[in-house]
Amino acid sequence: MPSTRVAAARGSRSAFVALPFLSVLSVLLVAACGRVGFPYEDAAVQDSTVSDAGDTGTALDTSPQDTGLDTGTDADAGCTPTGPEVCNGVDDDCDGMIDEAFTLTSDPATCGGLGLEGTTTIGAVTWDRGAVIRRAKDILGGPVRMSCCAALSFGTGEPDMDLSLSVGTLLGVDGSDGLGHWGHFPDVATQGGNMDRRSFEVDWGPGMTLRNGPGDDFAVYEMGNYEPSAIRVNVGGTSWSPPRYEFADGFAVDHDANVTVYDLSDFGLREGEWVNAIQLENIFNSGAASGADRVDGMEGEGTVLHAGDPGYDTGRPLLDAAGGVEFDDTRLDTDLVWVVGLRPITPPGCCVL
Ligand SMILES: [Ca+2]
Ligand SMILES: [Ca+2]
Ligand SMILES: [Ca+2]
Ligand SMILES: [Ca+2]
Repeated sequence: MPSTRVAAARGSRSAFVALPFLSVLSVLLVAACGRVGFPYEDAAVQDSTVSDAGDTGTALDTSPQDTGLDTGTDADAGCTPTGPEVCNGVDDDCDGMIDEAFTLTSDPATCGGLGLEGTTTIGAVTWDRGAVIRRAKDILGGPVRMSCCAALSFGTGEPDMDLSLSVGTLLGVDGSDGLGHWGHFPDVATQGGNMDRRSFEVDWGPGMTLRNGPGDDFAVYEMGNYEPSAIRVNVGGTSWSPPRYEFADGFAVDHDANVTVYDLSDFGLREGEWVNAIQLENIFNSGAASGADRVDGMEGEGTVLHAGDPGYDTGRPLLDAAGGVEFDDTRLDTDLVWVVGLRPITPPGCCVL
């Protein structure tokens, strides 16, 4: 197969790298105010055009009235409600309390989350092994081929990795060989790819969630030549996002694996909202009888549009890289080996910043 590896890995984007700093910040916040926000300044009814009586400066009220006194020059400018309270270190509902009703901790295990197990770096992306997915299942199309998919580059000599959590093994490939395995989409010649939608669903087990934090939130590893998948996330345990395709962000030569990192904000979540499952679906090229999958982004990545979807007619070609080409028939058999969170995995009521 032709190789279009992305050789230049961008720098480590793991949220775990920032954990020590965020943990210290969190402790300071709790210590300073118990996550109770400073009173918003206000002595009169909110308005949006002039300073209220008691405002000593020129700033306008921009937030709901509260019971605190206006004593400064910023008159409520500190808080504008953005929605229900979520775990994000911010007073989203402007009630003067930050992340109220959440269990606050720096350790996910203390509130029922998956424990931290130590970090691994592959392809310049670092994540905690406690944040690797725990389950995978076929949800569309036939089962993964059992005769293939041994990921030799994740085998003995990798004591840190729990190879039973590789995607193929979780899908049912026999793991008794002690190797990691990938979950395999069909190629055109052998399995009817480009005609049949195939999809895997992965998660971290019952009740476990991945929160949208600052920057990238999860990573997907795919073996060898970069081959595509469309990603959906289950938002709040209630609705699936539209599918999204992104270019690979790096290539780990030592593991023969591409890495693509995803920011849940790109799926429409605000920071603090969470997902509890991810679906990975195959891509059709222009040889497909029903027409090629397209994207809404000018560069060739973005929200995936299937033939007949709203906006399909103005969609752009889905490319293998910026300035690249369409995935040809030999590059539709995607080899998914790891899906990992880049921050702690917790129940939705747990707040680990
Ligand atoms: Ca609040
Ligand atoms: Ca909050
Ligand atoms: Ca994010
Ligand atoms: Ca591949």
